[in-house]
Amino acid sequence: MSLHTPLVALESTVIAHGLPYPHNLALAQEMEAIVRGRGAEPRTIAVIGGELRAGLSEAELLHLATSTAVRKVSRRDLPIVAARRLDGATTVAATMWVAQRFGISVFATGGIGGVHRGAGDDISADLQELAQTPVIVVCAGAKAILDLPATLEYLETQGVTVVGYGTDVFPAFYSRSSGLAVDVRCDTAAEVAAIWRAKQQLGLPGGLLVTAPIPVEMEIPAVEIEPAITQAVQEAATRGLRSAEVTPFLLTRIAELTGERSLRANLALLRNNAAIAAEIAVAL
Ligand code: PSU
Ligand code: MN
Repeated sequence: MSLHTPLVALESTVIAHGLPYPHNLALAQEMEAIVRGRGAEPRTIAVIGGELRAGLSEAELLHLATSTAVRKVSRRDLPIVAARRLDGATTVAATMWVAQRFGISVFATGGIGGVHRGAGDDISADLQELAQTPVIVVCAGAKAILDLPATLEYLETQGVTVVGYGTDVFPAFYSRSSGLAVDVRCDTAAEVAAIWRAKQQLGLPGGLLVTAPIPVEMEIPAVEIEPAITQAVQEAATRGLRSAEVTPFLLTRIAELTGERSLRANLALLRNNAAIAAEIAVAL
């Protein structure tokens, strides 16, 4: 690997808490292979025995994919797992922060966290991280478990530029469109790279959110997903879930309620995002 090999960070919460075994392990390996196939080097990010890591062995990936002792680690959890030498799977927020420490500026994930539906007091640390940490995050938008208009308003307030990759509208994870406009459309990796360079030259802090819609043949119309979302959100409220428990619960319930098709859609958009992130890393 030369000094200038383009690097792409990958997160690990999706492996440990977002997808069932063995699909999670296969997907983690596939995303790494897709990045390599596009001329970049993957760096899956996690915390192992309290150590921040960018790049994992096969055994470490297997551990994240199978162990129930892996903590979900967002920004606020980093000092805890470091001090106590624990294993942790990093969310978008924590992955961005670790990526930046390792000098990696492009990161592929599935969906970001956001403003949850309802009272509005549950706002993912992912959004603040995008405002603070200089990493390009490639995702398929955010799941409609969230309040998507409120999530975009929050990003605007925080000064985060939202790019639509080959689209004018913010994608809603399983669906290609939320009906909400993005700030700018880019059709090539070079266009994304130009916006990133302009941001750096202007001295603006924080990241860039690049949203790519799920491949059209894998899309699940919003009307088909919405009943499962409504049910899962109600169940989370009934159980009185708080804080970091909410998102994993909603993801698991929606996967259970919608079955094989949503799993396949989830895997397809993750692969797509890995390919786009690699192209952006190469363009930079
Ligand atoms: N949304 C998904 N899949 C995921 C996540 C979100 O569709 O795996 C994970 C990501 O790691 C994201 C985290 O950063 O959940 C957000 O958790 P919270 O809402 O607790 O910040
Ligand atoms: Mn939360």
